[in-house]
This record gives sequence, structure tokens and C-alpha cells, in this order.
Amino acid sequence: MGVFIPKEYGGAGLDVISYTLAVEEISRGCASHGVTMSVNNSLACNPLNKFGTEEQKQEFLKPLASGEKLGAFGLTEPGAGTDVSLLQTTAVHKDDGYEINGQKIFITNGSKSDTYIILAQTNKELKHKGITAFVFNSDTPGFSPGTLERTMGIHGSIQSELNFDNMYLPESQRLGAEGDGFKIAMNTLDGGRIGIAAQAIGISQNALDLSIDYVKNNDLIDKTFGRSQGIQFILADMATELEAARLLVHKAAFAKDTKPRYSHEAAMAKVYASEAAMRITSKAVQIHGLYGYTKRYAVERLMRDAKITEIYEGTSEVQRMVIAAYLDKLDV
Ligand code: COS
Repeated sequence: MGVFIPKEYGGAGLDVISYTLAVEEISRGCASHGVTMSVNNSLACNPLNKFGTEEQKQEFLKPLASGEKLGAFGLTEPGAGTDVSLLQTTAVHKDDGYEINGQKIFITNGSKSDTYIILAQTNKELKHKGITAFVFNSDTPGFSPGTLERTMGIHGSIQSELNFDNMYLPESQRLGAEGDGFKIAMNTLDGGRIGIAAQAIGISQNALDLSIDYVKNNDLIDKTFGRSQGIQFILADMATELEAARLLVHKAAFAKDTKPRYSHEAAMAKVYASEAAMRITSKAVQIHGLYGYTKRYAVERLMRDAKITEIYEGTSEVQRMVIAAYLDKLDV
């Protein structure tokens, strides 16, 4: 649960490529478990490790990275998803801390987490420069998890509301400086996007494995299409796209291990791997014919699970914005 977090803070002390291998392999078995551990690693442990004080690391990071506790990251609100500067949750100075009011929605691990990192406005006029990050535990008075969403896929993963009603946090639970929240969130999401891209390749690998197995072991298909180029070419394209996606994910992971800023590598990995996962899982359903459209075979679940990878932690459109902004800075 803390693959790249140093051992002194309860993690495994490995690199980010190891992390992507773990997320891929777990997602190959179950995409819901994949995102549960990806969010804990990327969105809860990573910002605490990078921006937390020593006291925050001891109190909040250690139990998350060792798997003793589960973490979540609260950014999205009813009126703010892509444009983070529109956040409505407020954190107002009170005594030696902050009083927090507002609501978050669609939070992965939401109602079942022990520890949360959230973003709130400390100065609305400053827009993205007025956003601040906080960390707290679920037993904090004024906090309550809200309604669980019923989703198209990843049914084993929790997506829920978080509600804050005069929730008081001392200054020691502010993560980073006041006004640094936007940059902390963006940096955190850069890492998170690599995890989601790894989840997408895990789902794709499962779809390819199941398709090969179906073609090889289905008497009806063997007699009619099994050895035909029609099926072979589809499988070859699935395998090639999967390999390209995996290489982009490993490149982004290496960039995170070696560079302070790796936004465009993470965005390229996420947009390509998630869109490839949709194409690959759709082809897997097609190869299974009508059986693929039924609940008898897992491929229909993989297609539903793949869809979310194009949406959460920044939609495909957001990834293209990040990539285009990078190209704009280049002399091309
Ligand atoms: N790491 C560190 N700093 C970053 C950063 C990153 N990845 N991205 C932007 N910044 C900094 C910029 O350098 C800039 O700093 P200065 O104000 O000091 O110049 C500041 O943040 C604002 O950057 P920018 O103008 O690029 O921000 P935009 O408001 O144009 O945002 C997008 C760009 C849309 C790409 C960004 O808001 C985004 O990723 N939104 C999607 C959020 C998301 O993924 N939501 C999903 C829900 S969370 S599960």
C-alpha cells in the first residue's frame, strides 16, 4: 500500500516502475482492488511523503504506507472537477486553525477511508493560488461520509461523498503552505495518472489473455474462425497497442523517479493507456460474440471497468490539455 514510500515511513521503499507493475498485476485480477491501492499509494501517501512535515509523516503516512489504514484524496466537488479553481469548500481561519465547510463528490475509497487529504479555498479571490491542502482522520468531528454512488463498473471500489460541517483542523494538519494546494494537487495527480494508466494496462492484459484463451479453447470458433486472419489480426492489434501503452507507462514511471516535473509523460501514458483499454476490451467483447455481451464471461465487466480510466484523475480531454501546454513551451 506504500510501494514507493521509504521503509522508514512504513512503505516498501521500491521505485515507481515497481509501483506500476504492482498496480498492473493487481488490476489484471481486479480493477477495483487496483484503484483502491493506487489511490492509497499515489493520492494519499505520495503528497504526505512529498509535502508533509515529519510529524505528519509519523502520524498519517506510516499507517497508510504500511497498509494498516486506508487513505483517500478529496478534490472533486459538484461544481468543480476539471477547473480546480472553482472549488467551493472553504477553510476559514479560526483560533489556531481552520474551520472547514463544504462537500466533495465521487471520492474513491471515500466512505471507508481512515485518513483524507482534501483541498479547500482559504482565499476565494486568489482562485488557484488561494487553495490549501489539509490532512485529517475520519473521526474528526464535523466530518461525515455521504451517499455511495452506483457506478457502471469497478463495483468493488467505493465512490462517495464527503461532507464537512464546521470541521475544525489545527494548523498542524495543513499540508504545505497556505495557497500551495493547487500545485500540491496537480503534482499529486501527475503521479496518480501513472497509477490509473497502469490500472488500464492491467485491465487490457486480462482482456487479451481471456480472448486468446477463448479463441484457443472454443470448439465452435476453432472450426470456423480460430485460425483465420480475421481473429489473428484483431489479437495482434490488441497485443501491439497494449505493449505501446505499457512502454508509455514505464517511461512516465521512470520520469517520476528521475525528474521533478513529469506532467506530460504522465498525461501521455494515461490518455493512451486508457483509450487503448477501451479499444482492447471492446475487441475482446467482439471476439466473444454474443457470449461477450452476457454476464457469462468477464469481458463485459472489463469493458465497463476500462471506461472509468478515461475519466477519473483527469479526463482524456484534460490529459490532452496538459500535453498541448507542454508542446506550446517547446520550439516545435
Ligand atoms: N505540477 C506543479 N505545478 C503545476 C502543475 C503540476 N502538474 N500544473 C500546473 N502547475 C502550476 C503552474 O506552473 C502554474 O503556476 P504559477 O501560477 O506559479 O505560474 C499554476 O499551477 C497554474 O497552472 P495552469 O495555468 O497550467 O493551470 P490551469 O488552471 O490552466 O489548469 C488543468 C490546467 C486543466 C490541466 C488542471 O487544472 C487540471 O489538471 N485539471 C484537472 C483536475 C483533475 O484531474 N480532476 C479530476 C479529479 S481529481 S480525482
